[in-house]
This record gives sequence, structure tokens and C-alpha cells, in this order.
Amino acid sequence: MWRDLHDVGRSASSGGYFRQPWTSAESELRAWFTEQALARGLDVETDGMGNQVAWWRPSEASGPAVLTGSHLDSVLDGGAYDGPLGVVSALAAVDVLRARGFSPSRPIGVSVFTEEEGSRFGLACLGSRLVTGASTWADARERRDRDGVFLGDAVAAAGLDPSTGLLSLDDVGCFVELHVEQGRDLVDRDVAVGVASEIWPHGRYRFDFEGEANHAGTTRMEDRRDPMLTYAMTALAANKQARLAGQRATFGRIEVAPNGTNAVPSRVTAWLDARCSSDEALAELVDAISRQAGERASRDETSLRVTPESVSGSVAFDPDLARDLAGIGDWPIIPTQAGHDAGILSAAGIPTAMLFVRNPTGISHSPDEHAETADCLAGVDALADTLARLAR
Ligand code: HGY
Ligand code: MN
Ligand code: MN
Ligand code: MN
Repeated sequence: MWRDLHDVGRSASSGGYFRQPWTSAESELRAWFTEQALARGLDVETDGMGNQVAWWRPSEASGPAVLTGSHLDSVLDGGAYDGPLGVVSALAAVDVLRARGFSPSRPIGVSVFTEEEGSRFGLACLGSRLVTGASTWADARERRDRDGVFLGDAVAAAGLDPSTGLLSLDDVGCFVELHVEQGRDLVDRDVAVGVASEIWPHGRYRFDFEGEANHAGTTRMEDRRDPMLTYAMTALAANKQARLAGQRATFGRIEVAPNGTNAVPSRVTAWLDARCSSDEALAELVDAISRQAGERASRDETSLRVTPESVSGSVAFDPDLARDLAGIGDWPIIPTQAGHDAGILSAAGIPTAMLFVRNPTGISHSPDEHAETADCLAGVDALADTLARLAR
């Protein structure tokens, strides 16, 4: 099953994945999921945005459903496990439960939410946000990708129509997402599986630095209004500020106009990704970075505009559910600084848990992301045990 996925959207040069939503790669992934689900006799639902659920609903199953799954889209040049491991493990857990002769007394759904990474239209967990109502189609449809393509046009080009409706989670009693760990906690503890306690609050903020385009050679340094300088000092200050506060601040994306080697830029746009241990710390960190950027802009005679693009509040998973699941295998309960669909469903009031599988490199959002087969199989067993407990 895993091998079929291996080459979809994979770059021959970097070995990383480019599985952006509503592209041919994602259409291939949606077809793969449908095929895997039908081969297991599951009923597949695909909604107007391409979110999917495959239902295991024996005739005697009734009551609130247990949903499990993750996402198949990736960041740019992403790793093989972030997302797909949760989907493949959910399908494999159904196989394990069947092999054990288990039949659920509640429906079990295997889900795939689209645009979890927000790598194309900038809003993370867009699929699950629309399904839970955390975002509306009216808000989202005007978003444009880096090529200026409107979200609405991209979805239509993928043969999907949001007006046909979205998945309903009304009958879902709980959600469990298995995910590769995107840090080093499990490695440092030398355990294969962990349970999530919380997701740190995090946000994305657009910084527009405006200056004055000019000749790179004839313009004296003291005569410049260079937005690249203001940006560079802002990135430096953000890094220092986050280190001091024990938080996370990243400028990972930048656009320069006119982007010429021999011209002082007129404009630099940069996106800040900030993650903090509390909502208050997040507000404080972003305020401090924005304030310092503004002070630097005054010194450089450039201008600055900061626009919050998406902010996700802190998510504390149901502690009883987390403890109950951790007790199955005596697994550690650990926080994560990565956002997940599980955070969106939890925020929508659905009792939610996350299982993590050890990543020996501790690296993610990179082709170097990794999980050993033995740990993946331990994750499948853990998920099967969890589903057996929740759907018995
Ligand atoms: O960016 C994140 O935290 C997640 O991987 N979408
Ligand atoms: Mn990710
Ligand atoms: Mn993910
Ligand atoms: Mn010239």
C-alpha cells in the first residue's frame, strides 16, 4: 500500500514531495485512497472540496462514529510521512482489526482532509476548517495561490464543486489522528509511539516592507530606502526574540520586487510563522517582532504593513482521552508545535486524540523526514488498539 504512494508528486532531484491540493498529484492521491478503500469494501464519500471519508459500517454498527485519518497533501519539497502515514496507518488498522476478528459496534471512518498544509492557498487545515465551519467558503474562495489562481478556479479545475456540499461530522463521536512526530521527543525518550497532550497556538503573518527601487551601483548607501535591509534586521530580531522567549519564529518565505540583481528592491514581502506555548505568548512575540520591525522601518525610511493571515489558538486535547489511550501501551503524553486537522476538529468540540510515531531524524517538512518500518507497524498496532477501545 505504502509503495503505491511513494512516487506520487515526488521530485527526482530532491526526493521531496510536491503534493499541493487540487493538482494532478493530489487527484492521483484521491484516486489511490478511493481504490484502497473500495478494495476493503468501505463506502467512500468525497465532498465538494475533495475531503474524503471511507466508512467501515457493519450492519450492527450504530451510534457516534469513530473517525481516524490525516492528510495526503504536502508542504513544498516535503517528507514522505507527514500526513500519508496517518492515512495509510488508518487503512492498515482496519486490516489488523479485521484480521483479529474485531467488528466495530460503532461506525469507523477513515478520513483525508485536503489542504492541511496551507502550502498552496496559505490557510492551513483549509479542508477541515471548511468542514467544521471554522472557515467559510465565502471567505476562502477569493484566496489566490502564488500564480494568482483563485481557490474557486483551482477546485473547479480539479473537477470538484463545493456547492455539492461538504462532509458532515454531525455523527462523529471522536477523532484520532496518527502522525509522524515532527520533532525529537520520542527519539530522546527512545519510544516508538506517543500521545499528544496539546497543540501550541500558532499563526502566519504577512510583512510588507516598502522602500524605493534604485540603481545598485550609482545609489550611495546613505541615500537608499532599502526594504531588504529592514526585512533582514527584522528576521534577525525575530530569531533573537524567539530564542530569548523560548518560542518559535520563522521567516521561511520571501518575495522581492523587482527581484533584480542590480536593483535596490522596491518591496519585500515576507511571511512570519510564529508558534508559542500559550496564546498570550504568541500575541506578545508577534507584537514585539512587529514593533521592532516598525522601529527599524523608521530608521531605514521604509514602510511596513503587518497582516495576520491565519491564527490558530491553543488546543488542549481531552486529558482523559489522552490518558486512556496512553495507558494502552504506556506511551508518553507529549505536546506538539505542529498544527493538525486534529486541532481543528478538537476546536469544533469533537473529542480528539493524536498518536505520534517516532521520527529518527527529528526532521520534518523536508525530504529528510523519516520513520522506520518497525515503528510504523507499532503505530498501526497502537491505532488498531485505540480504535478497538473507542469503537467496541
Ligand atoms: O505547519 C504545520 O504545523 C503543519 O505541519 N501543517
Ligand atoms: Mn506538515
Ligand atoms: Mn501533517
Ligand atoms: Mn542600466
